[in-house]
Amino acid sequence: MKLLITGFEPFHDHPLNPSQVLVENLPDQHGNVRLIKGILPVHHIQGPEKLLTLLHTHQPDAVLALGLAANRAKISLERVAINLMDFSIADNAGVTITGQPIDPNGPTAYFSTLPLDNLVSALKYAGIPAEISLSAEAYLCNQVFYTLMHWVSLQSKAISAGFIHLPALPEQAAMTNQPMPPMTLNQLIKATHLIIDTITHTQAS
Ligand code: PCA
Repeated sequence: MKLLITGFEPFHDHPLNPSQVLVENLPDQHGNVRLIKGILPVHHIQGPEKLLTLLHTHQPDAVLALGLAANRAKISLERVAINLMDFSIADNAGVTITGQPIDPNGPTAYFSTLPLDNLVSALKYAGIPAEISLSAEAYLCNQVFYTLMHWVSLQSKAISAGFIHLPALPEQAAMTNQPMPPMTLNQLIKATHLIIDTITHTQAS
């Protein structure tokens, strides 16, 4: 089985992005799952373009797209991607966008095809704080999530795919006066292995 896992580069006032650090610290193989890794630009054109290139090139059987949500204390398994770009924090191209659809011809929303309930249970059982989230916001993570699920909807086979927001790393939390409940890299790595195991077991059953 081939699983594409993506993180994002740093953006805004975050000098590092835990999703990038995590992806770069994962092995290339987990059991019989081959991990294809990619880091996406926080750029409203290049981010989705790079994701689509990775999808077309590797034709993965499952996809995990990851990003930072610095104000969240738990691993957030996103349930829904919406057809909206609406952000006042500039992307890394310096662009802000208000009230634009991602795809003027696309549906209003797509649901994640990850086994969300099983994932939350597995993570909680392992002592890792996790929750299902009903909003991936309307910035780059949501845009990449929507682009991913649009691609999934066009495939002939069923693909487990979705977006997961991660808390900040302790190194980031230490450098700010803002409330930023962190999670360590070791916990994030442990969580990712559990997530991959749960996806493969759910697909097999
Ligand atoms: N988080 C941002 C974009 C990149 C990232 O890691 C978001 O939540 O949209």
